[in-house]
Amino acid sequence: MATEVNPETTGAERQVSPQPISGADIVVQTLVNHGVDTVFAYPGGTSMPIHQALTRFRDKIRVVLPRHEQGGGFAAQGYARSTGKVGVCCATSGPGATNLVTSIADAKLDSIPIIALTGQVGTPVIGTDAFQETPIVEVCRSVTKHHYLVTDANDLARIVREAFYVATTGRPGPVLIDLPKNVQIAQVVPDYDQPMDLPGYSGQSPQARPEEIQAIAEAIKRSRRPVIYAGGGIISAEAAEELYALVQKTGIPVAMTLKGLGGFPGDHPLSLDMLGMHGSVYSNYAVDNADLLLAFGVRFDDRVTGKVSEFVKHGRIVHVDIDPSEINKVKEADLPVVSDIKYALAELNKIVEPPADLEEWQRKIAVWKRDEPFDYDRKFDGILPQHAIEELWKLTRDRDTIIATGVGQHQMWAAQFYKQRRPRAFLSSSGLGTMGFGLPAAVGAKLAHPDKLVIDVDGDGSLLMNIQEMATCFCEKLPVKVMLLNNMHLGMVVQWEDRFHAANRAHTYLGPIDHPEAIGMGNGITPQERYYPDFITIARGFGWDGRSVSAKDELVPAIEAMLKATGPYILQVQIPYQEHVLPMIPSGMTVRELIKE
Ligand SMILES: Cc1ncc(C[n+]2csc(CCOP(=O)(O)OP(=O)(O)O)c2C)c(N)n1
Ligand SMILES: [Mg+2]
Repeated sequence: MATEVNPETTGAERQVSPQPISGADIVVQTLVNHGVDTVFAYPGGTSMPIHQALTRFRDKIRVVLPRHEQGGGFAAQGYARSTGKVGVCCATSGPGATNLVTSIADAKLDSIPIIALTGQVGTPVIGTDAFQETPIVEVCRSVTKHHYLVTDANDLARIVREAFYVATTGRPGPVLIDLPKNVQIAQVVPDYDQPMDLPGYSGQSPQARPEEIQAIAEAIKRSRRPVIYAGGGIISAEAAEELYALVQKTGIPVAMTLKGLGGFPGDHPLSLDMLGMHGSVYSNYAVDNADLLLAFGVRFDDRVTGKVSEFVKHGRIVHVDIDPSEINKVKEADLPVVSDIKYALAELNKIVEPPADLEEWQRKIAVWKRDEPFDYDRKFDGILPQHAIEELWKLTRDRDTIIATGVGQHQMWAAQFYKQRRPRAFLSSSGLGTMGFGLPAAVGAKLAHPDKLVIDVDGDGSLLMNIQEMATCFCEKLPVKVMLLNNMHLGMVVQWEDRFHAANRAHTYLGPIDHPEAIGMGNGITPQERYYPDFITIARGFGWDGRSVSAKDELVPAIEAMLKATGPYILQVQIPYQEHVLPMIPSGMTVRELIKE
């Protein structure tokens, strides 16, 4: 007799066994029941039972072996960010688990639904400093949305089910499940339909009340200089269509956060592109002059607001967010609304009317956009990073392309010059700003989207932090591309040294210390001098193909060659390090301190 199942709570096709099976098999079966098709997992002593169980589900789950657990965590994020589904990663106890911590913290700050499974030492020895024991739940307590240390195999099916529910409902986020080895080995009869037990957590998406929708519509109708400030919430909530419809109906311009890029088409005339510290001049002017800020799925990050008291000083603020703890956290809203943004926008679109006269405002913005676009020295004799990204965009904009990035200047230029048209196509560690994110995130995205072009636009410092994932790309047959903007420096820190520390170089040069550049006394590195390390040779060692380019007229053919390559491919673009990301509003300052050159 098969155990009764409730198809509503499980969804996928399922196997039910009245026989006892191992805890590890229950975990994997529950993953299958939730439609998991990929797990990024690096094995070790305490997670071996999970890996053994995974081999019994080869036809349902592909296991990808990253070359570092942090890479596995970021690959799970690349999978989750590009699909909206839960990304699953797995590591052994102790060092395996602590190697996952950064990717979990990263997922927490960017609200990405991942489930991290960790092996743990057996329950009888927990707390004894057993071999490879770390209290990973304690370590991760404040960087997860929820976490479990499972002590009874009978709880496994319920806990894994709860983990999916918690990770994906409300504001998404990472859930950690720590699995002692004896719990994985224990034989129990699975019950996949145990009711969830989540006291204090409903998971129901809050919905704006009709009078709140009405109040937003009235604020829009009355406004003369409205701006939409759209964040990652638009993407998490799959609300890009509703946002687009609102703009079509009202003509209100849209500024986006780094995480919100692609939530509204970047090449639309009403796109103000990114706002904030390295946002466009026009988005920051627009927000500063706004009489109404429509903050949708955002959290008023300091990289957006600068000096909070001056941000939208003269405008009213409507703040719609699914998470009540974001409301009035940083900036008080005149009209705070706790709601799923997709629902709120859909309701708003039913009744919204355009403001009486937006023409003057739109004209003003069009002039700002025309007069002060993102720009660079187009006459420069060599390749500037902005130029490289602009050409990449031109050559790939009509293809289904996913861009991942590292963290630093190259990330900001990618945000500025690659005009995203679609949600879930720009993968960037935003809140935590984690170097090393790009390549493994591209791995996860390529796995989820084998037919799409997946390109990691990376920096030399960032790429080196997870370069071992080149092996994952090669061995797992994932033809990811890397466009490496190599300036042989930690460019973003160099920029701050230049601006705020009299250009005193403090460990930001990435070559040998006997080079004058190490103490800031050089004139840059010419392509004739050896760029260090030799990324092309390293890539070849991993089975990749690649080339380097430094001459301006070779840039476009070199990008074309990268796009044509069938396997994993790195294009190293040798760029000067002296370039600064502009515009820039220095930390904690206002649009009045905006640096343009
Ligand atoms: C893990 C981590 N360590 C340190 C930093 C601080 N940091 C921010 S940007 C940056 C430089 C990044 O260098 P690179 O990847 O070469 O990019 P570039 O700025 O040169 O384009 C550093 C060190 C960080 N964000 N993440
Ligand atoms: Mg660099």
